[in-house]
Amino acid sequence: MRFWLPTVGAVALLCPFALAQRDDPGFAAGTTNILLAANGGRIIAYSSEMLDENKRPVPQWQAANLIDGKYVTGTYRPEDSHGWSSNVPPKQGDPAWIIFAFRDEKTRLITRLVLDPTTVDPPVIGRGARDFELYVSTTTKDGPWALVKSGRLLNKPLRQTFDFLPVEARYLRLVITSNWGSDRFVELGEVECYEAIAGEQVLDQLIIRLENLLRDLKRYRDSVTLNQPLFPEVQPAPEGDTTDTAPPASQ
Ligand SMILES: [Ca+2]
Repeated sequence: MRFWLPTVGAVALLCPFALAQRDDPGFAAGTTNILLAANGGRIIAYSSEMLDENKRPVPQWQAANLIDGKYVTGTYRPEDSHGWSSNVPPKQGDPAWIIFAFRDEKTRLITRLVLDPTTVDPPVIGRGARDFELYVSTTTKDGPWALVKSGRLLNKPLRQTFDFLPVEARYLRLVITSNWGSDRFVELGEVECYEAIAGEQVLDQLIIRLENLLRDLKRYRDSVTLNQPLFPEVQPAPEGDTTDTAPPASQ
C-alpha cells in the first residue's frame, strides 16, 4: 500500500484560504509576471497565427509576441512585435486559443490574468480580442481543463486586469471567443499572469495544517509497519480488564 503524500494541491483544498473571498487580505497577487518569456513562460500551442501569402508565419504577428514583454504604447510600436494575430476570425464553436506554460512546466498557484489588447492596429477596425475564457490544467497540456475566469475586454488600448480565486495551474488555455467585428483576424498584444502570494496569517494556518497532516501520516505509517491501530492511545481496554486505563491525553 502506498502512502498518500500531501501535495500542495491537496493542502490548498484543505486549507481555509482556498475558500477565501477575493478581498481576503490573506492573499495578494505577486508582482512578477510568470508568463513572461524572460521569466520562463512558454507558448505550448495555439489555434493559428498570421501567415503571409506563402503560408509562412509573419514574425511581427507571431504568437510568441504575447509573452515577449514588448508593448505597443502610445506612438511606440516595437518594430519586430506588433502583437499576436490569428489567421482567421474566431467563430462560435471555433474560437481562437493559446496554451501557455510556466517555467519548467511547473504548477503554480495563480490569481491574476492581465490582458493587453493593444496592437499596432487601431481598435476601430475591430480585430481586438473581446470575449475570453481562461482555463487551467494541473496535469497535461491537453487538459482536462477547468474554467476559472471568463470576461470581456474593453476595446481600448489599456492593460486590463482580471482577478480570480487562487487556483493551481500547470497549463493555461486562453480562449478568445469573439473580436470587435472584424471578419479577418483576432488580435492581442500581451498576456500576463501572476501568482497568489499568501500573507503571514495564512502561512501560519498552512503550517498548522501541514503539521497535522504529518502527524496523521506518521500514525498511518506506524499502523502499517507496526501493525498497530491508527489511534492506539484511545483503544478500548481489552475485554475482562477492569483496570482503570484512561488513555493518555493526546498531544
Ligand atoms: Ca507583446
